[in-house]
Amino acid sequence: MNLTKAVKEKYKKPLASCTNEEIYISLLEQVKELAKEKETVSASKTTSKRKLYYISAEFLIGKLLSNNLINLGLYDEVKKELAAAGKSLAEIEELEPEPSLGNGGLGRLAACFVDSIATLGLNGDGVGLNYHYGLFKQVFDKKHLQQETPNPWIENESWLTKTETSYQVPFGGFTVTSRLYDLDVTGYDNHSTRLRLFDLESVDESIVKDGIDFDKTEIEKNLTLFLYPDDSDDKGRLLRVYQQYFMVSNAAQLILDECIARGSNLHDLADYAAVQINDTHPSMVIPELIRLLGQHGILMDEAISIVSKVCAYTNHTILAEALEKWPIAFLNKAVPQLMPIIRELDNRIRATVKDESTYIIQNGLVHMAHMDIHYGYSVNGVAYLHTEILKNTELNNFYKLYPERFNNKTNGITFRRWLMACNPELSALITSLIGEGWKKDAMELEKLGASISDPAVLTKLLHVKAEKKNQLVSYLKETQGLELNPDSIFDIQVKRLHEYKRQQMNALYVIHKYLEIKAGKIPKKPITVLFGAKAAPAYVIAKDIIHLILCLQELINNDPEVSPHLNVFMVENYNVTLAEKLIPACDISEQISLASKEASGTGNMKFMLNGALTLGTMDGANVEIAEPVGKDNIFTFGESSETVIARYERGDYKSKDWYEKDKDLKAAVDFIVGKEMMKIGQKENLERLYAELLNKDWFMTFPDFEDYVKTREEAYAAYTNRTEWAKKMLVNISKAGFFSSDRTIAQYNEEIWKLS
Ligand code: CJB
Repeated sequence: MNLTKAVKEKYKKPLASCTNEEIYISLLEQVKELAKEKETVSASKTTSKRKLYYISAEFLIGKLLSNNLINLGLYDEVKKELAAAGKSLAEIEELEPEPSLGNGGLGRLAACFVDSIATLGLNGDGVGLNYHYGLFKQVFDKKHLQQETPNPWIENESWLTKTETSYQVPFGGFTVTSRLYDLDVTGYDNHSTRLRLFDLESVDESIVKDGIDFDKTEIEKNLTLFLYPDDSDDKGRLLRVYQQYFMVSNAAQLILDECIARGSNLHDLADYAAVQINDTHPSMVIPELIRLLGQHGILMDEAISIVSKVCAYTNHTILAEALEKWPIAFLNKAVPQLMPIIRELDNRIRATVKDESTYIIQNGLVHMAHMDIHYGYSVNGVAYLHTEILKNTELNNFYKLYPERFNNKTNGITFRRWLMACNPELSALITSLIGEGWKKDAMELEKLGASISDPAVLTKLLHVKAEKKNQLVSYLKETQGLELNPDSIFDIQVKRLHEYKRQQMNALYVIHKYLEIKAGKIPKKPITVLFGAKAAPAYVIAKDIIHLILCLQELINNDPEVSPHLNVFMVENYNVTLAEKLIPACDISEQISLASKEASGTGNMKFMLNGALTLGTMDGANVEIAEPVGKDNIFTFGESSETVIARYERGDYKSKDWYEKDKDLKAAVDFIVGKEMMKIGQKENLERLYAELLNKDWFMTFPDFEDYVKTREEAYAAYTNRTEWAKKMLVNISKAGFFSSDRTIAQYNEEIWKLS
């Protein structure tokens, strides 16, 4: 790429005289052009007849400029060219709005997967929706409460390319028109693929008023405005059904069109297409494909058999409330054409399967996951423990029917974004020690083990961490006005806000530490506790937990007795961009979900790769981190998943008993409604959270509290021995190779998709 020449042609002036905006736009054009070229090359090289369609309601892709430059091998060159003209690539990157097309781990996983599909040169695309305002932008108000505002990200010049493709999508009583936008995804080195995002032609941004409120019944205007609009009422839930059908009807029409164009007669569709159903949001693709095949003259028996060879389902959670069940009445209203097909699918199961708990329609509800399992050819969990729990407990009835369908695919992350792009300093150190090979074969990170006793390497590693902490301090000061102490332990919990992830337990620890410092027990090393999380707009307790943390931030950081030793911050609007700054700067990674509840987690992998040590429960992929790093290089605590599952089964958990038994815990819980907090916070929110913990504590923070405090203290003590700590960091980095999404995707391909 020759940027100097490009801007000369476009703006008729030298690079040095261009504004950052002008350079950004020029870079965007150049990179889009190059990605297109690569895609043409990839397409001509791809030999696989079978093509994967990864359908997902979320693709949390993050900013694309630097990632694309890295994947195209142009990052250093462009950076130098800009620097020679007195320009900073980092400043230019700041101008790029982050596409807000996802919520959390599931969406980020889909984005990592598309990157790996491109990198491995597989014949596959991601298919989803083009939400104009994304999830929402989080703002903290003066009362320390979360507010939601729209998060517009689509600009005149963006990564999206409008295509000629458009479909009619029929709903009960009316039909809408879609438009396909493509977004090129560059893989590392030589391939590229596409994210195919469908939008509504008649979408109308002007109906959004007052925060993120809009008329949920105006389907013809609102379908692609927001991801997961507030679903606390029936109107919101019904809108989700409309959205999901809009997504899968477009996807199904695209799949059939493409396969026909590539030579399929549709009877052989399974030779041409594999569909991965990412959680239950795209489940209606099963009846929709059957319906469309019917329109092409294929009879029901055969259509069902074809679709069952095409569709595979990934389960991402065992939380019952996340396994979608839609009232028949909703489907009858929104998509009446699907209901007879769903009934037929259900009847066939009723005719052959005795176990009623597996039926698709039960008590007026359509169980989407049940349809996926009966009519898909593969069901996978996303970490070893999660898949075992699915097989043995949650989906045991299905496992007994179809043991051969169940398989595990432990999640992964792309090392291009989560190491090379966000931590070039650590990448350079790694390369200086073991060469470039790890960039293509992540397992080569194991070679770092040879440096474990080299004091010079350990010193350099600590220097990189210190540099990343300093960078984070400047960034948060500039962008959010936060004042962090770079010479403190950075203890970080960033992820969606959910009670099972237990940010509230972390907050209770903070209160405990505050009380200890007040009582004169000063920590050896100052501690900075960082949180980042968005709460779903209708999730009341989650928002109360944010309120608690923001009140603690106000109280603790302004207390001259405590703040030299302990600080608490909740970053505003946590997103991929912030994750890329926070993760490389982290010392201790909080992965403290209640054992059995976190399907996998992927933040845990990103932190490990960047040399943070995990403080975590034996849950999700933490289990698979603990095994290779060994017990000296991770801090685990808490009850086992077996104990937790057994307690749920007995149904005899009483949080008050634990509260009465443990005086530190009692003091911390009582503090929530004590006079200090009441001065700062909102009585209603604090009292509700207090009552929730005392009377319910559904995710069992109290039984784990004592062990959590003890283990956290052990981690802080270990931190003070810098050489030993650096060794632990190095072990974690060297064992992270397994968590590359290239490995995960290679396994999906070998065992599920079977693209050549
Ligand atoms: N997950 O982000 C979501 N959203 C859901 O609705 C259900 C699950 C998360 O998916 C990740 C990717 O598999 C997992 O790592 C994480 O544990 C899970 O909560």
